Order: sequence, then structure tokens, then C-alpha cells
Amino acid sequence: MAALRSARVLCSARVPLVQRCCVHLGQIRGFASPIKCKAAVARGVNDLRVEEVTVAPPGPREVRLKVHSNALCHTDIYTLSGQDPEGLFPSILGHEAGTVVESVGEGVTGLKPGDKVIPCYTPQCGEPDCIFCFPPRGKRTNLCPKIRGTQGNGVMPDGTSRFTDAEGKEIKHFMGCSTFSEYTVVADISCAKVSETAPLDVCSLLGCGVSTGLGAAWNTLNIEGGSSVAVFGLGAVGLSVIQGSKMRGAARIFAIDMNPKKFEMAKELGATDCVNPKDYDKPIQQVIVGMTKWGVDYTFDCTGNVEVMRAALECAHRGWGESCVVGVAAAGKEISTRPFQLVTGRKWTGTAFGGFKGRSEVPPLIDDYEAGRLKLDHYITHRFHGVEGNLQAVEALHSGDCLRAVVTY
Ligand code: NAD
Ligand code: AHE
Ligand code: ZN
Ligand code: ZN
Repeated sequence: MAALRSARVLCSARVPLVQRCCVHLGQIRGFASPIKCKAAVARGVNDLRVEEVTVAPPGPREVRLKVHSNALCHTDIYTLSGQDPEGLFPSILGHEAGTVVESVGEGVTGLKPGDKVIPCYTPQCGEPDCIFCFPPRGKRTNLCPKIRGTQGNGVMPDGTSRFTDAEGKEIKHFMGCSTFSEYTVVADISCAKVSETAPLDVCSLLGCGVSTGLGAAWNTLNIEGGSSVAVFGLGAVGLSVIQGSKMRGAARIFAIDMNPKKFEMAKELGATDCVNPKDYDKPIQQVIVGMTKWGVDYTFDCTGNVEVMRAALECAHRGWGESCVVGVAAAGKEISTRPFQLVTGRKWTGTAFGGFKGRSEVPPLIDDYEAGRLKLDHYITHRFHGVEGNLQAVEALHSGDCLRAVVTY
């Protein structure tokens, strides 16, 4: 079904003729000029500076976006702090945004200036020869590898950057999005076009963290009604796992965090048991198993701490429990457990972007929000203005009170 939906969205033959002609006009390279604008540039570890940058016109199969709102994800901070083995400097971070198409490059179909877009760090090429996108095997994953190599090297698919600084020196892209800038350029296959009425601040939430949590519950572990769930780490990612689990009808939801300030929201979203590991003098996995008979059906690490990943696996139910790694661990960290934990039927898996295929499966989420079927406003706990606001957002996310700080440019 998802594959059929994806084929419909990606089929350019369905783009109205008038729209196709407009797109064709905009395709002429050189039609668009370089834009000078403000961006928060990561110059080095924990060195974020607002600068004027030049954003080149979009190349073939590329789209230049005006960024309206950016939400800060923990992964931006992790990369800024130098923990990401793929981290590059200087670069423009940011990968949760609500944007509007400013211009399109040659060969782009289905997108035109003025369209609202959520850039997705997990692209969806949708091409018949992509076994990750196309049915039957493409139904199993969202991990389209089409531009992953160049994306990881901080460049566009042709191997070059669209960003230069005031001295004309190259600045790297980040996660195929780079939304700490008033304008950015992304691959067309990274653009999830959303409804004309979609609020761009709320769209920013769906660019990564909140989609990831919902999708981890719905797609990756596919939680069914009546089951038990344990979520370690109650940031926006963990809380959206709780929200997604409750929407699926989970009967018992354990919410685990060292910061008790997180428990109120967890309860509002459906947590039945809030647990602070600091309140116990034994390993948290033993505490959770002790609160059940044989452990928990579905468990999630949303902290990025490898010891917590182990605890999540080890409190999963004997015989069938499934544990999902969502958090991103620092460079060089590894996970371990006794193989006996797997021999006795537990399964260990992970998720990227909650398994959502960006272009076909993210737009329906904002439709659900607009129709009142999906609540999202509670994730915006802080708001800032201007590109400078990204520096304030970094401070806010460190405070322990912040779920998502949305910066509007
Ligand atoms: P966050 O920092 O807002 O939340 C993390 C929470 O974990 C905090 O509430 C913190 O108090 C809690 N925590 C830390 N150590 C703990 C411990 N030992 N036991 C229990 N709780 C603990 O982060 P976030 O934005 O919610 O992101 C969570 C993780 O998910 C990060 O590692 C992020 O990089 C990752 N992430 C992964 C994906 C993906 O696709 N896999 C997508 C988005 C984010
Ligand atoms: N660059 C790191 C890996 C970081 C990582 O695991 N990223 C997550 C997304 S975090 C979003 O906030 C992910 O989905 N990765 C899949 C991918 O293809 O990057 C490293 O270890 O190299
Ligand atoms: Zn693909
Ligand atoms: Zn993220």
C-alpha cells in the first residue's frame, strides 16, 4: 500500500500540464542567480557563528529552498560538539525545517517555486532500479542510498558545495539539508512536498525527531494494541515514541529518564509508569523486568547511550521482546550484551527516520496534523527569531527543559 502511494506521488506524469511548463521554464540553468544571505556556520567544535554566505543556484535535479523555520535536533548539537565521525567543518548544520521552493534546477519535476517542502535527510529516489525504494524489497526500508555517499561527504551529488563564505571559500553541507541558513540547496529526491496550508513551523518538527519517534513505534516495531512498551530517554524523540505507542493502543507504557521534569509530558502523552533510574540501586533493566512478569514487548533507546541500549534490550520480553536503537551514539562507542539475551528470543534492531519514506510518507503526517488527527504543537517549547536564534536554540536544548526550539528566519 505504501509502495503504491509512493509510486503515485513520484509519478511526474500526474503533475498538471501548466505546472510542468512552469517548472520547465525554471529549469534553465542560470535563470536563478546566487543569493547572499545569513547562515549559522559551524566553523569548528562548538564554534557556531552567524555569517553572510553565498548560496549558488540549484544544479540539475536540485532545488533551492527559502528556509522559514528550523527546529534544532540533538544530532545537530552532537555534530557541533565533534562527536560525529562524519562531522565536517566548516559546515552549515540543521536538518529539521519547514521551507518554500525558491527555484528549481534542470530536470526537476513535480516541484515549483512557492511549493512548501520538508527537506528529508533520508531521500527517496523512487527509481525502478533502486531496490531500497521500489517494491517488493523496497517496502522493507526507507534507506535509499542514491545520494548517501556525497551527503556524508558534505557535498551535493555532483561532488561540489553550493555554499561559499565571504572569502569565496567552500562551506560543507550537512545531512543533505543545511537548514541553519536562510537559503539552502538540496537534492530534489530529498524534498517532501506538503499541502499549501501546512504551517511551516510545525513542518519543521517532521523533518526528523518527531517523525522518527512516531515511525519507530508505527513502522519499525509496528506496535499492536494491548502491548507493553518501555521508552528510555524522554526528549522529543522518546516522547513521540510514547505518543505513537498510545495511538496504537499500547496498554502499558514505561517512561524512563534521569530528569524527572520530563515525566509530566510523558504522562500526558500516555505513559502509565514513570521511572527514574537514580531512584534505584540496581540496574534499570532489572527494575523494569521486576515491574512486569517477563519483561516488556517493545523497548526503545532514545538516549544514544550504549549502556542504555543494552538495558533496553535486556528488559525486552523473554521469547519475543523487540528492542529498537533510535539514539545516535558517539564516535567509537559499541553495544554489547550476553548472546543468551538473543538466544532467549529477544530481537535487537534500529531505525533511521522512523522508517518513513520521505517524499511519500511524510506529507500525510502534516495532513493528519491539519485534520486534527495528530497532535504536534506540544513539542515546540521554545521559539527564537532570525538565524542568530540558532545559537540561542543550542543553549535552550542544553537546558533540560527544551523539547524542540523552533527558529523562524
Ligand atoms: P534529547 O537530548 O532532547 O533527549 C534525550 C533524553 O534522554 C533526555 O531527556 C535525557 O535526560 C535522557 N537521558 C540521557 N541519559 C539517560 C539515561 N542514562 N537514562 C535515561 N534517560 C537518559 O534528544 P532527542 O532530540 O530526543 O534525541 C534523542 C536521540 O535520538 C539522540 O541521540 C539523537 O541523536 C537521536 N536521533 C536519532 C534519529 C534516528 O533516525 N535514529 C533521529 C533523531 C534523533
Ligand atoms: N554520522 C553518524 C551516524 C549518525 C546517525 O546514525 N544518524 C541517524 C540520523 S540522526 C538524525 O537526527 C541516521 O538515520 N543515520 C542513517 C544515515 O544514513 O545517516 C556516524 O556514525 O557516522
Ligand atoms: Zn532509492
Ligand atoms: Zn535529527
